[in-house]
Amino acid sequence: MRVYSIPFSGGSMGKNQGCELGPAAILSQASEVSHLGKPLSIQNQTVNVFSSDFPATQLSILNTVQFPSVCLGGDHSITFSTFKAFATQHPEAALIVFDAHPDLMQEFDIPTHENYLRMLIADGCLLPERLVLIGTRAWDPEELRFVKEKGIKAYNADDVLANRDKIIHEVLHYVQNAPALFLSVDIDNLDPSLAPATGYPEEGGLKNADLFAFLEKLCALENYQGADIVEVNPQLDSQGKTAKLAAKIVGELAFTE
Ligand SMILES: [Mn+2]
Repeated sequence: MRVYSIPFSGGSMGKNQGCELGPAAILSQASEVSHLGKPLSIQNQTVNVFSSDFPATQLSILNTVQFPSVCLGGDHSITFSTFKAFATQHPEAALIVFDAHPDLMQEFDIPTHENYLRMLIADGCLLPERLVLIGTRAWDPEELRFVKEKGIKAYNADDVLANRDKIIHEVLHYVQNAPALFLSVDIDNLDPSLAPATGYPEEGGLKNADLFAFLEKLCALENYQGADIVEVNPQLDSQGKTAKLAAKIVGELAFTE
């Protein structure tokens, strides 16, 4: 399976410094992981990044990443480029984001891990009706207003904890006819008791079993063609617990050759 390491934390505005070490930490755990009962076989390529130069990093990601593949971040701003690369290869693609945060703040000049989704929509490569947020629980009023205005589907962590299987069914129905599907997993969608090593932990998150129940169904869809996993910070991961869990998620996101 093709895996791209994207060791970039420049979009976290200094707030998740250390997550550029995420790809190496996740890959170091990958030998323990299996996919559909087989050991995971990984062809890893590291994408050139430039720590304070977002446009150069964006161009590098766009020119390097091919699908189907899984990208390892890095902060969530990399999804501006990984999904843009995906949507260039698969127009009108759907995007499902597992994240405590909606990442829909006002646009700035550059995509950051707080606004990259808003910028993807402004850029025209993500249609609001092709976006689904899962596990959200830390809303800014501006983000709530924007989601309502654009009719974006969002399932808060509370809803998922109460009605998981019904929501999985709804989401599958909603995305299965899109031309292609990309999954973006911010590790902070999970409860901090399970995945503590991240820049913006939020209480009340999904349990491992909830996330894996979604991934098992979504990754079996024929249009599933790409994914990323972001915001794992090895500097906060004293026992490597979060990287190990992230590696297990990569095993779930893996593609069969
Ligand atoms: Mn987040």
